[in-house]
Amino acid sequence: MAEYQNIFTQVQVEGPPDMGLDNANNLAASRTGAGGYWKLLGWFGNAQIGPVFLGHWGLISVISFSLWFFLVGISFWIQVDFSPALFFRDLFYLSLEPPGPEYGLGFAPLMEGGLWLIASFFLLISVITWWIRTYVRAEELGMGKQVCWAFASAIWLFLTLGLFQPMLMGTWSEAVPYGIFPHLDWTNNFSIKYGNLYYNPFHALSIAFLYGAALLFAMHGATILAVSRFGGDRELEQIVDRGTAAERAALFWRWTMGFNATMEGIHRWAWWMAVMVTLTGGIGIVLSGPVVDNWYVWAQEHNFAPAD
Ligand code: 07D
Repeated sequence: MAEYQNIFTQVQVEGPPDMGLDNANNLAASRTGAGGYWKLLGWFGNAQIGPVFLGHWGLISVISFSLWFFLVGISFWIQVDFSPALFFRDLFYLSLEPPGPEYGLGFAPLMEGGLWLIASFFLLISVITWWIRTYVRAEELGMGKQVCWAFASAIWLFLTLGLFQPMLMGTWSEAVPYGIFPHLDWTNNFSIKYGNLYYNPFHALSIAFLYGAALLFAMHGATILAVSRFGGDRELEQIVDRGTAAERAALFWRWTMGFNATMEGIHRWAWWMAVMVTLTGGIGIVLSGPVVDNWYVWAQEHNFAPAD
């Protein structure tokens, strides 16, 4: 008997590309491209690619992101004196750094951090307008705003790193540089500067949520795949009309670990688990410096690091 399989046997049906909704908001006018099909994409997700809804928020976001990218790139080229060989050799080491501490929160000469400030301004505009885009798209499609608020949580961490913590410390020099290895070095230095981030309880919480989110998603993905032969991949249908797939999935977890999520609840667990990663992380960052200058000493004072 032919049985439904879900690995590599998906039939890719091709009709005219689905253009989505057309309504009073004139959505069609802001869509770019006619849409097409790509078999490779179909192996991983939906085979259709495009059209994309650009709209004015999308346009502002793409332009400002490009300006940020261009400014970072041009500073790299200036640093290697426009030598392609040096550019590619040093690409992973090149960096656009924020101004030094002597400039505080003031402006700085272009090649001493000024460019970083201008580039950061455009990155900020780009991230904020992309968030507005997620909100407006959801609104016009009649959706809930779960994606926007989850993205807002990530933006919160991004803002604590590049804006809030530096402002609270009174200097842009605290902020993250734009470079591949340099931003990793910055991460390491930030940890050392504030007495080892492992002892920052919010960093610990953030890690627990990060690992938790990964584990939960793996468990959920695996469970749904495991019951897809009973229609379990039609998840939403199984929420309102619980079938044998939902029953088996629930029983599996109740029998192995004693309790189980519901078909709807698992998505709420996942949302919170992921959102808490960056929510707690951002708290950990704004506290580092403005409130606690050495997490190891702080941990000793609170009796969870050994006293010297
Ligand atoms: C960074 C913010 C949202 C991003 C947005 C995107 C663009 C531009 C550009 C594509 C990810 C906007 C930007 C669109 C993109 C292009 C071209 C989200 C971000 C909106 N840590 N650590 C965390 C672990 C250590 C340190 C989080 C583990 C050391 C610092 C996480 C370990 C040191 C910071 C985590 C470990 C250290 C963190 C990040 C182990 C030195 C943070 C969560 C096993 C290396 C951040 C409170 C996240 C944070 C953070 C994990 C070790 C330093 C849970 C597993 C001890 C300075 N660490 N870490 O989702 O929140 O990031 O800290 O050792 O700032 Mg850590």
